[in-house]
Amino acid sequence: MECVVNRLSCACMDESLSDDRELLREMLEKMTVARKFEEKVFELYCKGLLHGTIHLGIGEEAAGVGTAMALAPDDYILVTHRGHGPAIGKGCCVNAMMAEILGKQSGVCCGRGGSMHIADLDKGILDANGIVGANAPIACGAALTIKLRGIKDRVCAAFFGDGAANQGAVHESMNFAAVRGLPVLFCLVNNQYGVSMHISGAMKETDLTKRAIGYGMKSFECDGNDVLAVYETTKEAREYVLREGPCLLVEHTYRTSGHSKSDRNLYRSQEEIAQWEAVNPVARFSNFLLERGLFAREEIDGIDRYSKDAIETAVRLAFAAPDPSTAGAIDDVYA
Ligand SMILES: Cc1ncc(C[n+]2csc(CCOP(=O)(O)OP(=O)(O)O)c2C)c(N)n1
Ligand SMILES: [Mg+2]
Repeated sequence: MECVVNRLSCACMDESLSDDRELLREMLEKMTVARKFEEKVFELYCKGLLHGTIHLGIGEEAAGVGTAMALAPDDYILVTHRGHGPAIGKGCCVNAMMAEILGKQSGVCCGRGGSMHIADLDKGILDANGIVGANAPIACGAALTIKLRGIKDRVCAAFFGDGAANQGAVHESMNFAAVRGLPVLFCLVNNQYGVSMHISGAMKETDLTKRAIGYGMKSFECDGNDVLAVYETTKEAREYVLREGPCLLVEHTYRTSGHSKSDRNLYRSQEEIAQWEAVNPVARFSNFLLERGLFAREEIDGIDRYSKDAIETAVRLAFAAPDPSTAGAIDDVYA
């Protein structure tokens, strides 16, 4: 199978961003934190300490973090079942996320949502949603509200996968958003699989940017394993949304982790996984920073240590936190 990243021109590491060391540091830090967060979640799951299911986006950190960081603080995002990376990118506190996944009262949703329902309204994270494709219509609702309230400088980004791209709700949403000129950024994270189904088995036309044409929308495309390419393309797409209306942004990436908690990888080869591991976004960005002399080895190692400590602290705080009380079990239940 062709590696899509090789097909795209590597916008990797635009010179203009090289001066902004704080931005580069934040990108690497958030991607590293996202990676270590998910590795820890997997470890806790394997030890039987975490209940329910989990979907890890190991290998997809640049797509989630790069896009979330390119948005404005007041912008909204809606993430999928594989939403830890974008949530961290948008600034959600990892202590509250870890506590949420462990079902604790100190969780970002008081321990009631778990991995697939991390919402943090203060950070503009309206919801994480395990129903494939369900983000898109919710994003239209949020964007309609933005428009009706006359807010000119806010967009709502809906993350969804290549599998979700075939859902009716996504097509209806793209049509509705286009017709009504809503500020929606349709953010398609193409990791090339829906569970075990490769996109070539799920759709005849695998160039997902073409989905925009039928709805009169513009599309953007980037190497989703290159955090700077993701960041810059998202900025461009966001400006377009504010100026012209909704658009589609396709980010090509790959999850080297399994689909869900258990995955024997019988649908893909070890060679394929290794090929993508070689362009994994965290190591790739670290190497870039080193090779260009932008960061010293000690600084990169420091970010790694800081991220590891941050996750250890999150776990320690979460285990020390109280469980939600049964007395409050139906608080905040609206239906
Ligand atoms: C409406 C609906 N159908 C099926 C499922 C089961 N399911 C969970 S994840 C998934 C694959 C989604 O693939 P994609 O949209 O590419 O996202 P990815 O898992 O690759 O991040 C499926 C079919 C679901 N959760 N919701
Ligand atoms: Mg997918």
